[in-house]
Amino acid sequence: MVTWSTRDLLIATILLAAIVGSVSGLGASYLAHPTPTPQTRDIYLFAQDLSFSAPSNLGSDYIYSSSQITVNRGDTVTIHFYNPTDKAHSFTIGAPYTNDVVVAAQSTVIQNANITITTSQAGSFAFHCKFHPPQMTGTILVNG
Ligand SMILES: [Cu+2]
Repeated sequence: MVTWSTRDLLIATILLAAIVGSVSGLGASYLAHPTPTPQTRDIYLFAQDLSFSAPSNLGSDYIYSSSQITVNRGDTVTIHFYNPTDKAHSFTIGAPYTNDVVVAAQSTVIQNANITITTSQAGSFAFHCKFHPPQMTGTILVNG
């Protein structure tokens, strides 16, 4: 049989108060956390040549300059995609931000394209170059 002394009850009460207090405190700070004001963001993304001859099981030696782009839901994000390499690359992403934009290889000038998306849905969304799987990939992380 468990018997509770006054001291045990006092400790249990204090612990319970601390737990309830911290949970309600978390709730209050969560509620007080302001929703970020939607921003217009310019992101610069480059195709990069790693300048080695990729082994056949790797497919290529190209990557994106950023593997993660972090934004907030509601932002208008323009990705300025530049290709200073000698191969074409794409910025390809599925729903809900569907895009499939190819930027040609560098000729006399560096080719580029702008991709603008409005981030209406929070989550993690992978993008990739359709010419250079599997390692030419990245993620747009939409907080919200
Ligand atoms: Cu590529």
